[in-house]
Amino acid sequence: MATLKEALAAKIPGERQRAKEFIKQHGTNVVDHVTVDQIYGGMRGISCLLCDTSSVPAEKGLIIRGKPVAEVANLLPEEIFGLLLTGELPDKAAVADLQKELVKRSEVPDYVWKVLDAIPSDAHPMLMFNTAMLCMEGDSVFHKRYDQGLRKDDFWDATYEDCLTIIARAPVVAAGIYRKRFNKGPRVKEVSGLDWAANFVHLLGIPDPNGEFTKLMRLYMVLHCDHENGNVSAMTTHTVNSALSDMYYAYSAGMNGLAGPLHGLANQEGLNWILEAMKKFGGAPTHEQMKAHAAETLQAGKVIPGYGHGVLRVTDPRFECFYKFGEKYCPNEAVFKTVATVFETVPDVLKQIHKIKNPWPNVDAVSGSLLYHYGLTEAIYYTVLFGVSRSLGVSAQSIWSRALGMPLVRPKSVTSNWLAQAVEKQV
Ligand code: CMX
Repeated sequence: MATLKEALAAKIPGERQRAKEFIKQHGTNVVDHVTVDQIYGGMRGISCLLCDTSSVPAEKGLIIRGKPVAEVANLLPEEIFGLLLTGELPDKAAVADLQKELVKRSEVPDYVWKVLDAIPSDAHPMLMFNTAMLCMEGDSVFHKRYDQGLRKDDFWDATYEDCLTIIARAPVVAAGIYRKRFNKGPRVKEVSGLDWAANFVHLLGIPDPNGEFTKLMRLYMVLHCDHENGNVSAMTTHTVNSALSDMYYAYSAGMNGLAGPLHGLANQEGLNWILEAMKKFGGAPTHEQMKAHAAETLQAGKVIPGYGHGVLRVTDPRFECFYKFGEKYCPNEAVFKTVATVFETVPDVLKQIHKIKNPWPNVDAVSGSLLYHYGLTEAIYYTVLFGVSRSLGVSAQSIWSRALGMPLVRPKSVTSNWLAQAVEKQV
């Protein structure tokens, strides 16, 4: 049996060679161009980043190493991490070895809890999470080995070590924050023999008598793990890590981007928007009431959370996976029923507004309703769950960036005068 790290190490020389030869042969080939719209428009659609862990075609949604997400949604997050890293599903022994490794690294240093204690108790859980993850930077293997003269060929190895510790500790930190922030009592002690997501559920301390919440957590951790490199959290992690800031700096930076309402925080906003409608109409709204609620939101100049996407032009397959879960396990939950009503009405409302390129739901339109059903009702906490899951994808991406010796990210910016002159020259 090869461990995940051994399997990865075996793949790296071939991929390095392939990239080297490809650049040598095709380095000057043109694959895309840039328009003024794109420069003013968040660089939308410019193909200029490399990411092999996953891709997001506009008409299909998330594909992990060639596998549509719906095909792998029932696997363990640990298996998905292996897939992201090596392009192949790890065997049982490699998964067991990874799980053992994660347990070994999961102890969170005491000072982290002290730092959390010093943060105002009503602070946003994402601020707590990002601060806690960042403050463990002193444990970075990369940082230490770099100071001792680490060779570039070995950057990936030290990055791998940091990533595994981050993945191991993220759910422990996240659960500790949950218990503290929402006065749930002391932190729960770890028990042995649980997988990564089941352990997270255990540490949250939310009762799960029939194991359904654990099933949901595994699914949640798989669906949010990666979404190619162009999204704010992945690209930020990549950019920061490209300066050889270690993964504690890079992951925390990426998570700060995830904390924005147009990105990861949309899951918090999505549930709140639904609860607001239910409160306004005294229960699950009718289709007409939901249309009115949507129109009111738009008239107030706000976005409808959980709808639209920077890349996708169809219903997000991650939404569909969660939706199926809801239909199977909690079809009578009023909040889930309201998600269905939103799905049946809001796309038509959004289609009337021509500037909106994608009227369909993304993952954040539904996830909150399922968490709510199982007793995780604190919407303000939801982005932390997203962040724990995203540790898998940004880790796999960063390990490969270092393995391929990707340089410092440093695109060229231009002034508006330069742009005006460039356009004038073309007339
Ligand atoms: N409600 C209202 N207006 C919307 C909208 C929505 N759900 N989606 C897009 N629009 C608006 C945009 O705000 C933009 O308006 P302005 O030109 O006035 O600024 C216009 O439509 C064009 O936007 P777009 O090209 O269709 O979408 P973008 O690539 O600019 O933005 C996104 C994508 C996700 C930020 C946007 O759809 C949005 O704000 N959605 C709601 C928030 C959300 O669900 N975010 C989570 C995305 C998934 C994730 O990253 O986790």
